Amino acid sequence: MEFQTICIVILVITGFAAAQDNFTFPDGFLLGAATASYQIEGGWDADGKGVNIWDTLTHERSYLVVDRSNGDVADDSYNLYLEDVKLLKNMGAQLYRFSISWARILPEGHDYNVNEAGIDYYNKLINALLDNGIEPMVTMYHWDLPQKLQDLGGWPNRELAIYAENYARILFKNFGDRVKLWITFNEPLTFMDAYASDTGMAPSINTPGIGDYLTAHTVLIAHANIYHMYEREFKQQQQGKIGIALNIGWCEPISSADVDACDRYQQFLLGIYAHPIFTEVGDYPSVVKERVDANSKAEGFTTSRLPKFTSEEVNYIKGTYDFLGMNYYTSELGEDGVEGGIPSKGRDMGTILSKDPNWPESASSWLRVVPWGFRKELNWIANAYGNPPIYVTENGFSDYGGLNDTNRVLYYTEHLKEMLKAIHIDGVNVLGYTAWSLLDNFEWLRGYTERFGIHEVNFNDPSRPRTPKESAKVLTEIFNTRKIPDRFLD
Ligand code: GBH
Repeated sequence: MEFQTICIVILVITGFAAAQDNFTFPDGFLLGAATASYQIEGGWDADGKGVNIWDTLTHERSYLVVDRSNGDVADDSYNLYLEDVKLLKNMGAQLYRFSISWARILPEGHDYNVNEAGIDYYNKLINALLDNGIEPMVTMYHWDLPQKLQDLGGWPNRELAIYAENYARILFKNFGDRVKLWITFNEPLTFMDAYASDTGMAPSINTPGIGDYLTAHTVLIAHANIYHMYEREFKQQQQGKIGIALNIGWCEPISSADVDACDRYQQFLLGIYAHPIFTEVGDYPSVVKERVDANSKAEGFTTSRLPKFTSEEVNYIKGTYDFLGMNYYTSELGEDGVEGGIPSKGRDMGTILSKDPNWPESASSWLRVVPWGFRKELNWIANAYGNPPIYVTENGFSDYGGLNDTNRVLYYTEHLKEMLKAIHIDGVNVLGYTAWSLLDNFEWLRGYTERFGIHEVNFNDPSRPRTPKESAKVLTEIFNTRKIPDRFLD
């Protein structure tokens, strides 16, 4: 061979090897799957559990759920949790993200009455995970508020920041010796909207542009209360880490005139939570304060619909994190423009969102497949917040069911590739990833019609058998080889 040819061959081989390294998970990177209590547990009134807002919504306003179903039994994980652990073990998962049902621990929401059967249940689950070498990552709140706290007004009532702290203390006391990764809240952006419409999620209350901001305010104080209480009372001994799981997509401006509109999307939907916690200045983003204040005034409100933090509160909330949990599913096209009711968060934001018709569909109207948006959004977060440690706490795809879930396989391989580029090429600090979801489950207002599981669950069979889909098999291969298989690299 000529010298030049040899050089080219060497370049191609080393280039290919480097490209392959880029599709390998870093040492110590944790891979696994995620679920949430109301979506899988069932046992809605078992062994002293109290009623929560999803029990109430599905029982009393079942017309809000597309198939009028509920989580009374769901995947029956309250009884079948050992099956779930076995599925994780079989996959080679290192991390399991699950949530704790507040009303199963504190039936009335308050800490004067602790339900020991609830404590036992999560102890058994946590111990089974650890016995199988799987690290628990525990979400304290994934939307199932005790009904008794909703009766006091729910999240718009600022006292809930104290009640949430008292609930968290019970969790640290009982589980903190073994649980080292804690998430205070899952997707406050989503459950603030539960106070912005009476056709939305539980509690489904129609106070748009007001109750949603009050919810954000309480949640931020609650998060900081929990973080500081852990530091004071538990951290030295337990050495755990605390974060919050925020959902966000990428916003692609339709034209250069829409760049600001997409920046507002980031600030209104992510920054409203991330700016107070993850920046050095703290507080709500200035664009959020300015626009809500101005709209409130124009609408005739004497007081802004956006509550204000005192400077003490700003400092108290700032820096209350060990990591950022990111839930990424999809992206949007963004355009400058005002839509939505008066008042509303959407109108305050002033960004019109749409989907590119070329983006592949899923079973969920809101979810189009945009893997490159994942890498862009990871970079946006790293740039805005000083490259914090990130766990991708949710990422997944919906279909109508079936074991041969080719589109879900592609969704996972393409998104994992984009995440690995963000890690290896862009230097984003991602430490772990949990796929949504370990199981087909109760998909909130979509009932059992949209399936996100990597394991199929037969909801017609009382024993709720679980079967690995093709996606579970491919993820098993990825979890074990710790790289994207060559056949998915182009
Ligand atoms: C996550 O939310 C949740 O954390 C998880 O519990 C859920 O199962 C999973 O996603 C899949 O949905 O019905 O058109 O009004 C993702 C963010 C916010 C997406 C609310 C759906 C409602 C859209 N979700 N949104 S619509």
